[in-house]
Amino acid sequence: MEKTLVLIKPDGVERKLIGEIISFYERKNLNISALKMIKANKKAAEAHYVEHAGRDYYNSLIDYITDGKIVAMVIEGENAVKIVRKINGVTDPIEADMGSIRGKYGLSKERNLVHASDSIENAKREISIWFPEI
Ligand code: FUP
Repeated sequence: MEKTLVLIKPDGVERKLIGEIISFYERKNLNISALKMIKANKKAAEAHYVEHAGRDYYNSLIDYITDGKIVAMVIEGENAVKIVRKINGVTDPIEADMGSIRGKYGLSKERNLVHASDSIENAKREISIWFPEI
């Protein structure tokens, strides 16, 4: 079964939206096959966002993701990568569909509650960062 990596970012945890966010995935009949709450270290955050290195928002992105607790999940199901991206909505909550997590609850491009892998290849890479034990 296809796997993807989801992070509930610090704003989602602080705003007490963990249960609400997980429900979006479960109600679509996706399986949560691994889950943990952690405080991300800088090394993991930098590995995760390696494609964004050098962007003007990069340092603040790393500071933000390492600032509070996050929830990391492996989600499984048919077409899990694409479906979870759709459930999350596009990066900017202003543009995101109102039925998506970001459209419904997101506040800004940086504080947009969730991350999900954008390809099967990146899902494998990101799962190995956050779940090296799997
Ligand atoms: P997404 O795949 O929708 O999570 O978005 P991107 O990969 O484009 O961006 C990853 C993260 O970088 C965003 F969630 C937040 C941060 N970002 C900004 O802070 N500002 C931007 O203009 C673009 C991205």
